[in-house]
Amino acid sequence: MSGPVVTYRRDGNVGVITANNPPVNALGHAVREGLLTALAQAEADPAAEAIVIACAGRTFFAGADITEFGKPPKHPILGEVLARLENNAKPVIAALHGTALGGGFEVALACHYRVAVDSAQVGLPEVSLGIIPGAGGTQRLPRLVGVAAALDVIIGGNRLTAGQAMEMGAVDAVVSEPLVDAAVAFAADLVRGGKGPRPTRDAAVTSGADDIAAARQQHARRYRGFNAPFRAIDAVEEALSLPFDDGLKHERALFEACNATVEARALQYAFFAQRQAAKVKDIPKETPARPIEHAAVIGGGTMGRGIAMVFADAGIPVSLLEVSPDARDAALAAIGKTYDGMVARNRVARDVADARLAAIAGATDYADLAGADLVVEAVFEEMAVKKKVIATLDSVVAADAIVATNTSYLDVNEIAAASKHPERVLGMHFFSPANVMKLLEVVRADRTSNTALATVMPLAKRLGKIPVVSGVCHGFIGNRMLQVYQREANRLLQEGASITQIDKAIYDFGLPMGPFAVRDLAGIDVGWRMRKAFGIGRSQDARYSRVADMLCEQGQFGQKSGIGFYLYKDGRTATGENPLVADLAAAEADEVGIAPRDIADTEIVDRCVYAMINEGAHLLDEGIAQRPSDIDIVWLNGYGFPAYRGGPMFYADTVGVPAVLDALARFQKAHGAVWAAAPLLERVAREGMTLADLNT
Ligand code: T1G
Repeated sequence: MSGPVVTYRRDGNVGVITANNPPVNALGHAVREGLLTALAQAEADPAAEAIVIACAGRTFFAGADITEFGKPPKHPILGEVLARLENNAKPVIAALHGTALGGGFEVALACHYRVAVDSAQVGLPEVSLGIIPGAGGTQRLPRLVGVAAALDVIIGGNRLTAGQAMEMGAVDAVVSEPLVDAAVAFAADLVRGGKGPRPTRDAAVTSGADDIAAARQQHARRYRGFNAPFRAIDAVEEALSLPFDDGLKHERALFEACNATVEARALQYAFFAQRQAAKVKDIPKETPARPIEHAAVIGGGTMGRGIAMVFADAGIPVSLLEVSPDARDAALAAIGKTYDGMVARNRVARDVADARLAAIAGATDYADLAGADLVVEAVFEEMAVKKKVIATLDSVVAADAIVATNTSYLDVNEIAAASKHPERVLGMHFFSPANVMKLLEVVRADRTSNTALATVMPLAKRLGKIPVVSGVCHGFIGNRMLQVYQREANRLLQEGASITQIDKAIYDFGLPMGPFAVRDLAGIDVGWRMRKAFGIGRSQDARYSRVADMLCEQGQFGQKSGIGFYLYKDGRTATGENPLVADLAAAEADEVGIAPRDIADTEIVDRCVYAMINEGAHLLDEGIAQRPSDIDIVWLNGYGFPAYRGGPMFYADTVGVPAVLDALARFQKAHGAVWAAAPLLERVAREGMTLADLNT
């Protein structure tokens, strides 16, 4: 990077300090040093009667440099820089644009005044990294906006727009571009008006004891199993009673304790893993992407409706094709109802919802899709039906238009072969509800072109999705691992554990629901139909459990039928186990020759999670997944794996791959060849590596 990281100049009677550390002006060591040097220049400049702090590029400081975490702190630490700002004899004004987050917002809070352009946002997202604001955010923000609003930013992770921050008292003026000129003018006015420094530390904290208790209660469910959010509440609580400097010290101690936790390692790992997953190893960076101005979705069922909304929400006009005017109108009406619900819940403004709905054009004629740059088929999960759609598109859209299948597990190579242009075909496996779930598995078929991938990966980010590339196999990355996880849950049921015990053990490990409750929610019949279509049963697996199939044969599909593994009232509240399940499991145990036994919760967790880890290693060995961290991003964002554990592969490193291998050996001895360790795990252990070492 060229040029100094921080520069000083004077504009009239105002000193201007500008940082330039692309891409996001992270507050790395060089920036912190540069700020102190530039501050010394501004303080020594007699003609500078006020000081503006600004950043070049796309954003004000976006926080501490996360790549420095986990290493010994290098002085000056950020707190030293902020003290220099706050205790300055000259008024210091922060000029905010982009996303002033974490330490970036803390820099602004340590300044005496803050001005921002309308598009600027501020926030303290540290708890999403397993830490707490460590440079005064928990002490200064409550002094400016009050405890309740501060907790909402710090614990809720909510960003404030410039306007909101101004309403709350965290920003003094929303100004027009050019920002630095406006900040200099603001500073000159202060000087003209005889206004000097206004240290945030001197502001009083209005009482907030009730807010503290309310925050603890409000966030208990969302942050079940987490540490940092509750330590952040502790730090804010200290602001109510401790002198400022003591509050700062306590905050720093809590920050350092949080940063030493597995939770912090896991969340900071996931931050970079998510960005790494968007990079496809063997595709040259300069591969051109195809512009996507108009999309189309074929099939207006649940998935098709959600996918159409994804494009409309991203501002991309989309056609939604159905087989008849009635089906088309029903799909559009359902989408309209979904938007109405979002408006009613204040999730989106009415005019925005209307604009999004207007961006979805219903269609019943393939010819209406002719101008689409990308088409997603979301028709019935049946190979012949999908191949027919793909073949038809050859005579409808341009030869270089991207064609994506939303299949959950069908062979994308076979689907692509139905087109004369297989190079343009790939999978875009959305997770239901498609307009809500962030994960998008991008399935790379054997003949998928680099251009198709180079187009869809950045498009995913534009759609607000988190893309992970998968090769072609049954179930891709997520569902393939889900199958072995459910296999073990079924076997544990055969061996004497109840569905309640199994679900609770997995819930206590940190997943939002156990395997049986999840299947009731999704519909047990989904897997049942897939297994029937693929002829999966006892012929492949002597321990295959028929419990789910037998429930389905009686129409007991789960929540949607009021009975599945559990009994339900009002279609969603479980009132107890379906008594048939234990009977079927006991009968099955006899059939397969299993003697029921008491099973510890730790065995339940190890069997379900280690099966996933082993399958993930197989996926890496087979080249289906690019990296262990890609697998973790799938499970963190598609299946609710507890974020404070980093994902199944990160968790394997936490346990230690040798220990996982020992458990696999025990399970193989007791339960057979399905537990044979993946060669990759054995290689990692043999070479004294970790799975993280493979995340190149
Ligand atoms: N440190 C290091 N690198 C960072 C970074 C950071 N804080 N933020 C982003 N990057 C990299 C990122 O890895 C990517 O790299 C590139 O910048 C573009 O990011 C003291 C201790 C600012 C909203 O949590 O939320 O301050 O992949 O793809 O979508 O109390 O980045 O190109 O090589 O995400 O436009 C608090 C984290 C830190 C903000 C921009 N701050 N960053 O989003 O780009 S803790 C944060 C973001 C802290 C204080 C504590 C987003 C963004 P590469 P990107 P984007």
